[in-house]
Amino acid sequence: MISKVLIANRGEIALRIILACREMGIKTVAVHSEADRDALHVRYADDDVCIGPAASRQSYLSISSVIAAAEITGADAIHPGYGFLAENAHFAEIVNECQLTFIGPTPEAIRLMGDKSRARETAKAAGVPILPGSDGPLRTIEEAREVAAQIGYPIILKASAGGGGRGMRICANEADLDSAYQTARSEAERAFGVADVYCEKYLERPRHIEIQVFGDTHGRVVALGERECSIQRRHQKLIEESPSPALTPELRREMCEAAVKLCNFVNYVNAGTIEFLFQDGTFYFMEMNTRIQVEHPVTEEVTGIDLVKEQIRVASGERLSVPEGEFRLRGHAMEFRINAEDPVTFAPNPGKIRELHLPGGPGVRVDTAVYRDYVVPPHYDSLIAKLIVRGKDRPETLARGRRALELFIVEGVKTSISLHRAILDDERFIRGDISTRFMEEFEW
Ligand code: MV4
Repeated sequence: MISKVLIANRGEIALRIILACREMGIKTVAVHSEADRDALHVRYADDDVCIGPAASRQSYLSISSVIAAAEITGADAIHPGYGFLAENAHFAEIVNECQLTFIGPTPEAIRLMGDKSRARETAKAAGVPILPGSDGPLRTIEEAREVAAQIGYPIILKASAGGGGRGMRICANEADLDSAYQTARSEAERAFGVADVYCEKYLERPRHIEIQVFGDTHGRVVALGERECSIQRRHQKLIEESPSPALTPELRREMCEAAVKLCNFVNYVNAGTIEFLFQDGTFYFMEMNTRIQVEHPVTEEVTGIDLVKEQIRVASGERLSVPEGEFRLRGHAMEFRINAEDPVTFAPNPGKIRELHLPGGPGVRVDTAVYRDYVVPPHYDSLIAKLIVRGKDRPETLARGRRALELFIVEGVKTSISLHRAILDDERFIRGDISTRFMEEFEW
């Protein structure tokens, strides 16, 4: 059994993991950079170690520093959270080699799914629907031309090593293919050190719907319903909800079955997310994320399962605590990401939080690690809080979201609160008539 967990992360997710450990009677170790000395995760952990300067590369991304901190403090497990080292297969390997427990999937699963082109081939082999496209990475521009002609334009080129939209190019016709192929490759090479790109039929107005999955070391896999994540800007999600307004119970069952099929095919263990594109009643595998996600609370609120505790249990070799049989989702949940940024330009706006009031009341949860007089450092992600609301149905959830956002006060830094209030007044959003294009078309 795990008795002391080092959290290789910061911010709200570090705190979230500490809370889970507390409830389980597990000791915690915080690691932090020089810029995070006053961070809440440091204060609430049983032990803390400064692992380097503000720059992530020299602190939260420094594998040797994190491992050294675990050894010094006698931690027996490491939770990577999301971002930073969470999907670094090499890190997971080293953690395991050091006789520590990595609270997450195997290095093999991380490596496999980190290669988006191989992930796509694996989904295909598992019998999970994928979009028409190339078999593996494109080897030449001639092959790109052939595949594109066969599947028809528009097409999208994606970096195999990609994520976050980098190394991605949409191509409307054959005349644009040459330059799209070259720029996608050089962008991928620059960003990830691997130039490989693959090709897919491009969907014009898809929804992004993802399935939360969980596997244990006894061979059991469950799908815990979906999260609709179509409200994004520049590949940053803004609002997530469950259930998706677009899914029927039958489609949900089919997507959950597909997700479980893929997990079984690769013997997946711990928390994961299978991302699908959904358009015109059909879903297609897009990628798999091998981590706990920012938006995991949405699933927690509709399933009643504590996903972080479940991660720790599964990493200890215990069976999934989720009961056998068909999964029941109750009510509706929605998450609003609150960033310290200009709500119009989306430029980060770090600085001192001079006033702070967090909403509460029925159906309201706030996951955050900020406090009044806290200084949001400029070195990291601008997420400062997640407001999660739930209700018996979508209308009640929207009403609670509106009410909670009205009572949510942050002064000193600009935040996305006002943007969320505006989205909640949008007729199309209220109807659930959304796609990944929603924010492009949103005016306020
Ligand atoms: C797509 C697509 C349309 N068709 N693939 C964006 C991030 C990367 N993970 C994949 N992305 C997309 N892939 C095909 N075949 C549209 C997007 C996309 C998108 C997807 C989900 C949420 C927001 C998005 C915004 C722009 C593009």
